[in-house]
Amino acid sequence: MPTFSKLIVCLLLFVLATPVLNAQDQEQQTYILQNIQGRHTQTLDGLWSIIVDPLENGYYNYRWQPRGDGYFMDRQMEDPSELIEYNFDTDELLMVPGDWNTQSEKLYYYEGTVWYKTNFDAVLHEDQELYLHFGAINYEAKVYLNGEKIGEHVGGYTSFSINVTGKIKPQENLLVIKVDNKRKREAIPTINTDWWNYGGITRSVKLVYTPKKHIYDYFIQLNPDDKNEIIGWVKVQPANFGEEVTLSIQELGSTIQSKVNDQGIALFSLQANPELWSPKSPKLYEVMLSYEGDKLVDEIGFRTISTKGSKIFLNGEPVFFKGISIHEEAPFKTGRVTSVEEVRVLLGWAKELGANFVRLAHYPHNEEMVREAERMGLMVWSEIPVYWTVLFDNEATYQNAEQQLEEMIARDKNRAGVVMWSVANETPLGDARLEFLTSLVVRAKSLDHTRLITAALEIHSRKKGENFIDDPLGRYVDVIGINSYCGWYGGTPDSCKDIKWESAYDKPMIVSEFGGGALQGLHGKENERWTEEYQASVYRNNIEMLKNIDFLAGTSPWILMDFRSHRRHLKRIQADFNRKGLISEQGVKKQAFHILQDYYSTIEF
Ligand code: GCB
Repeated sequence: MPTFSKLIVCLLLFVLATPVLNAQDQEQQTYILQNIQGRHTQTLDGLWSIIVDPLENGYYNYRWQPRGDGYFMDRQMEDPSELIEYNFDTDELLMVPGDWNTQSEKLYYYEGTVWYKTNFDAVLHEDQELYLHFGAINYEAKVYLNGEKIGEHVGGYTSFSINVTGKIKPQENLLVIKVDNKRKREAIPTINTDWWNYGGITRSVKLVYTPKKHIYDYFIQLNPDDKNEIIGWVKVQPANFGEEVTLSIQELGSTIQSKVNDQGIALFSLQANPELWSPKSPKLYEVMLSYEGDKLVDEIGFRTISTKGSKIFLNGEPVFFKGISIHEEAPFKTGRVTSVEEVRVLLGWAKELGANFVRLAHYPHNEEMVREAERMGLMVWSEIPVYWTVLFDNEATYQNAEQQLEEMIARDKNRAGVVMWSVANETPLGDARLEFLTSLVVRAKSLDHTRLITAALEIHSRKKGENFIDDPLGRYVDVIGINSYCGWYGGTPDSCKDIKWESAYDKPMIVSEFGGGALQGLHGKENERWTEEYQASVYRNNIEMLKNIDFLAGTSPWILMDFRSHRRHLKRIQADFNRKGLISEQGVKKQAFHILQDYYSTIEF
């Protein structure tokens, strides 16, 4: 049992680590607003007008200077003699949310700037604040409201909000967004990835109404050291010292108050004995927060996750992670996921497989994915796109990665289903990389001590013919992820089952990727690439190998469904798809699906 002073130190650490996260970011003017789903919102989803602008003519003049009268002004001709060389209203339309690549044939490979425009009315009362919320825009967004720039955001998979109180009119507001998905060497992710660079306003856009005095962030979880205590903090604004915040969990018969301190934060500690969240019983409680006139309800689960030696413990019980990796790509139609129905199809397949765990690769997925996984009893690994060879010695690259990490944690920190944050995937060894990644690990731990930190690493050494895990990052993470493609990128499938594994660390290891490609419906012999039989044999033999690893804590093979990738050029087989899915993009299961399903059915929890 923790002493009271230890608890207070914990809570203060949480809070001290987070103001940067939650304060209005000066440079970007963006904001982290917790639990958009619990708010009164107005959707701005639907058809938006667009202008495709590869030369960024709407932003720069011919001297490459930013223009004062860019496309964000949406200028209209006032006189028939006037020259204006763009017009949103006669240009094309695109659906928001949605990527542009799968909506328009000519934008299939497009990378660059597209301007988006919509108009909206908004009725705002004097006692309200209004935020503009974006689920995600890939990759850089410049946001203009009524001709004025109100914010910028970098990073294609995290959400952000902008306070627009005082900037809107009751009618015909003009919202223009410059979206640019050009890949850059110094960006996160970097210039090359094995997934499609879907551009656009890929997740929903909403107006979010709150009372003037409101709750804007909170973190409520079970005390990792004491299952009978719920701890947390609530941030409000404006920060009025001494005002009261109430936390109430009716089902537990608990209601407590706490006073706002001089930083606008109310700390909570509540003795309770909640039913714990687990894949077998994904119990969520209705938690109500109130502050002055503001009331916000969330569904929150309570659980602990910890490690000891090579085991992972959920609520103090050892748990084996029966997982599958998933990209945020829509079944049947492909492109980015845009509806909760698509989310349910993907996660439903994971459940059918017998999974209790999903690795949401390689970037933070949309919020519905995380919330639905939690409801369905799937533990979640969530990661940032520090993928392959990013510029580890570039300070701005690090800042970008850290910002994406902070935004990922900020949005999903109240989700009991999320049990692991991952800081990287398959990064090359080196001093700059080690410093970069350990700094991210330290940052993640300072923001959240209720979850495990991991990274997907590779095998760099063989010792006496055995796979030997000795990546120096292994010292700093709680769980070691290893991607290993025996039978696909090296060796024959039947060579895999005899491979032995060793580790320099007494820590749990998840084989975060293994697998091979198959074109659904292509049949042949087990040694013929791209046949379902070959892929099935890769699975059979890798599963035999897994059985020999005594520090194995789980696996999330690559991958649930075929997904688009710019790297996959074999026309009649791949046709721009990575074919390592257990299911085709049209939803048809391949043989390997059933092999993994059989394996999982033999493992109790
Ligand atoms: C990997 C990567 C993943 C790729 C996969 C593949 O190791 O982590 O993003 O898609 O291999 O299919 O090559």
